[in-house]
Amino acid sequence: MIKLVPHGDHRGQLIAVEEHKDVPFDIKRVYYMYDTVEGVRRGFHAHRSLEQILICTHGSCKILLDDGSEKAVVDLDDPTKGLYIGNNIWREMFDFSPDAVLMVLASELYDEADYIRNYDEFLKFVGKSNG
Ligand code: T46
Repeated sequence: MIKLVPHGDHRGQLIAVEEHKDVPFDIKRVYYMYDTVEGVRRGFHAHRSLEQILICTHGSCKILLDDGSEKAVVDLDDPTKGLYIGNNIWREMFDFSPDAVLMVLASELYDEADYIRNYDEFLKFVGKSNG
């Protein structure tokens, strides 16, 4: 988790996120999810090389992280929480509140070839497959 520092004053809050300061990579792409339908689970993939920071700028959601051996669930329920996800981590996003806005800062441009969308292929990729 990366703790982002709010610059609050009598007008409200402002958070700045800077590459190579708050984020350990060049930020090449920003995307965000909103109006997520209740009960929806998204993700279900890993990346071969992409690194990302997830910030739920409004509302809340949960992220399942899986390295092929261990699983962990992280609550993103505060805009000061940045979740770093390296490559080779299977991720699923769920439990979105109706007002959730999940913003993602990414180290590379969009490239479908970087996705591993099959769980067995993921286990092979991270060397955790029994098959
Ligand atoms: C990730 C998690 C956290 C684009 O055209 N450009 C983009 O930059 C992205 C991210 C997506 N798309 C298109 C591809 C699909 O047609 O938008 C559609 C939805 O993408 P996807 O189904 O991959 O969304 P999620 O929520 O499953 O995963 C996304 C990211 O794709 C992924 O890299 O780590 O959020």
